[in-house]
Amino acid sequence: MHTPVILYQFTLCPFCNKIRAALDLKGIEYETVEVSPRTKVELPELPEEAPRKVPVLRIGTDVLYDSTDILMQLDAFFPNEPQLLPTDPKAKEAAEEIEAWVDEQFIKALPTVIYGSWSNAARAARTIGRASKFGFFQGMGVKIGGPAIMRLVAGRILKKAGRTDGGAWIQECLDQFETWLGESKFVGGDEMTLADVAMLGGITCVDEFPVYNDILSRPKIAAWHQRLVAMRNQAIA
Ligand SMILES: N[C@@H](CCC(=O)N[C@@H](CS)C(=O)NCC(=O)O)C(=O)O
Repeated sequence: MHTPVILYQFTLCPFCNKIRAALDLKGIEYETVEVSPRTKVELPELPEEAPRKVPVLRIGTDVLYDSTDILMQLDAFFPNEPQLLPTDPKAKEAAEEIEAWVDEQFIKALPTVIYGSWSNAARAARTIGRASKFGFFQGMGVKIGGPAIMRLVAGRILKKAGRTDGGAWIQECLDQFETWLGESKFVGGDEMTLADVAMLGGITCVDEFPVYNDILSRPKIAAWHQRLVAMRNQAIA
């Protein structure tokens, strides 16, 4: 019998998308529970020090939280290939650095473009409204109030990062990622690592938005993405 695996998530949360990418690539079967953003009542009991945030991953009776920590522990729970953490200490350190960069730069920059215009903010609100399982009225609330709040969030992130142009920030991130990729199959070399998983999660999260096409219009990134998607499709087949 399988150990039950449950991912507590918000559909549009990039950190949750990182975990879905990892579970899919490792071919692990799991259920998702959509968490209500305001009350988060669906979350299981968490360790005292854990923030009430998603993603939370329950594996049998173990409850893991924080997307980076979850990625770092998955190989221990599921030793099958692909390994997310390289065994070579130098390669491991490099993969962890890039994984942290994905959270700090790429994932932070994404909302500034997906919420950065009224039409995109409305599109995001529609997606959230549709994905929400909390009924029509709550969905409508997101649709009406959502875009304004999202615009505020986008502005705040840019200000905090000392930037004015979200689009330019994303392009810088993509330049950096391409430099790291070089001529390799994956960002850490010939083997996939948690750094690839994190970036794939971030990208998948925006697949309904125009920025997705911008990202995949870069041939090197598109080829890397295709490799991972093929691996994922094979793993979940
Ligand atoms: N560092 C955490 C960040 C998680 C996070 O910020 N999750 C957001 C959703 S994208 C959340 O749960 N926010 C709810 C809240 O802060 O109340 C991780 O990587 O898991």
